[in-house]
Amino acid sequence: MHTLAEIFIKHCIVMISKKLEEELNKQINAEMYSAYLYLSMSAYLAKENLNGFSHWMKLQFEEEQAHAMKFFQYILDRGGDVKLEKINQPKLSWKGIVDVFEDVAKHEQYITGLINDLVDVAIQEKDHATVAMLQWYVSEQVEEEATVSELLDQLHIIGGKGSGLFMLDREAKSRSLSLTK
Ligand code: OFO
Repeated sequence: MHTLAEIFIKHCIVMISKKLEEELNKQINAEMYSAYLYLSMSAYLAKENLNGFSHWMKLQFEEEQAHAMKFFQYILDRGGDVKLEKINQPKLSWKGIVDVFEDVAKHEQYITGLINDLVDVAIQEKDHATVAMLQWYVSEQVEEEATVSELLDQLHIIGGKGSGLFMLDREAKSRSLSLTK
């Protein structure tokens, strides 16, 4: 038995396959976990008196939530069901700023892998709309990985401490949010 809204959607748009719906829902969870991880890093960095980097991580948290919401809206736009799952607890503490950014770099590489896998599923399902939607994330990941790798290089150069760290923290404070990317 279908509701009127379901019948309307079914006849007006090409609905997403169950397989893709499931994978996109998993990605909402992965993006929300990313947000949570960066919020945890933000708290840790504030405790370390690195307020610029703490601010940087808070913006990262907001960006990740926006990434999750893009998937959320896309599933709905394609007549699918959003299924929110439990978000795992992130790590709470690190060995210092270099350790934090090494984790960010690893995490973003992991997310890039997930996005690439999603593209593979969309191609298998011959869902060209989803392939096109995912291109935004493919480019976003290239940008994120490049930004993090540059920051990590700079942190390695200054040895993660001293006046170099003071300067980098001040720079990190000037970051602003660009959710339209
Ligand atoms: Fe940090 O990336 Fe989302 O997608």
